[in-house]
Amino acid sequence: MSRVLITGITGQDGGYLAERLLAEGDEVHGMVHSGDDAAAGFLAGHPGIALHDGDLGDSAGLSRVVEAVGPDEIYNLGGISSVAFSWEQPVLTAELSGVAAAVVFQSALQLQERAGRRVAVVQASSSEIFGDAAESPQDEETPVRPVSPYGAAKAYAHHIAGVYRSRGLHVASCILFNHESPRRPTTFVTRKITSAAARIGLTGTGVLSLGNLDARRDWGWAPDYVDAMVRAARHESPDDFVVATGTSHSVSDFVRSAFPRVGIEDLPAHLETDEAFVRPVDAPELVGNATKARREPQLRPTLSFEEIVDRRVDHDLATLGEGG
Ligand code: GDR
Repeated sequence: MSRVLITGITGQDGGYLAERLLAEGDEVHGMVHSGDDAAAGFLAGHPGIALHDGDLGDSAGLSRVVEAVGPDEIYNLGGISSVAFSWEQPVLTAELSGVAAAVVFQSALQLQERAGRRVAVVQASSSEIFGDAAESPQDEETPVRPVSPYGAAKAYAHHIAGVYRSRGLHVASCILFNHESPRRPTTFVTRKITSAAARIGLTGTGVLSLGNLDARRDWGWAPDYVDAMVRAARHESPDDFVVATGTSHSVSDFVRSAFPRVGIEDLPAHLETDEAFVRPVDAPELVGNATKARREPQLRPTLSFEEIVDRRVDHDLATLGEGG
């Protein structure tokens, strides 16, 4: 049994991770900030998890949580997760998604030295660090070249993970490409599309407004990515791992797969583009080469692109059908 601390426990990945570790008999602790409305509901739905007040922007408080919990493993999943939002709050993004990682690593190293036992850390890195990527697909050696405040913050965290690894901390940086589930909020494009498809499919009316339809992303299934992070934490040697499916689709491909699922074939009648959703800079294509993660922590994608789209649309249809 491991004692585990998760930052960002109320997010999509945090929830899947906590459920998985609890089911395996681990002792699960999560850090939540006092303004997190999701915390109370999360605790009610996940009895057995210990939540601790803390804020990624408060370095001293964050260190105290690490010290008080004394974990064997830390999963640093917290921070700003929306690339679009990072353009509105670049400094906050740098603090929560960048600098906070250094605090986590420093606190973990101090704990490791004090306790005289290994403290393993997983940094949830992101394909956004590759930005306007120098090559396609991207792997662990692809130059880091972010084009968004979010990508730049995650790039710092990724680099400082390497620095602490060289100081003897077991830090795995999992470079996660887009990963989806019904738990995604509609601020992300896949959920925006599937929830609109369900609504338009049920009512026969409505228009979906999107930004860049040509952006190509590598969309995987979130529980598979959580599995990869656990394997990376427990792998004998800490390293960088690209976690991806290896296949990219455009935003319009996603729309073209989702709408027919609800019987809508006339896409132009229900789709428009709106400049408000176009980002100042958007990476044209991010697609990962996960050969290394498949070989070592043994990542295996369990769902195809089509299965992911179908499951998501079906979930949103069922939710709307129940009056949700
Ligand atoms: P992303 O996810 O920025 O890749 O970050 P998102 O779903 O927001 O965007 C994916 C692509 O879709 C384009 N797009 C739109 N995006 C949104 N949100 N809304 C729209 O209306 C829209 N129209 C087109 C975007 O421009 C983009 O190209 C996710 C997050 O989970 C990050 O935390 C994570 O690190 C990366 O994936 C990998």
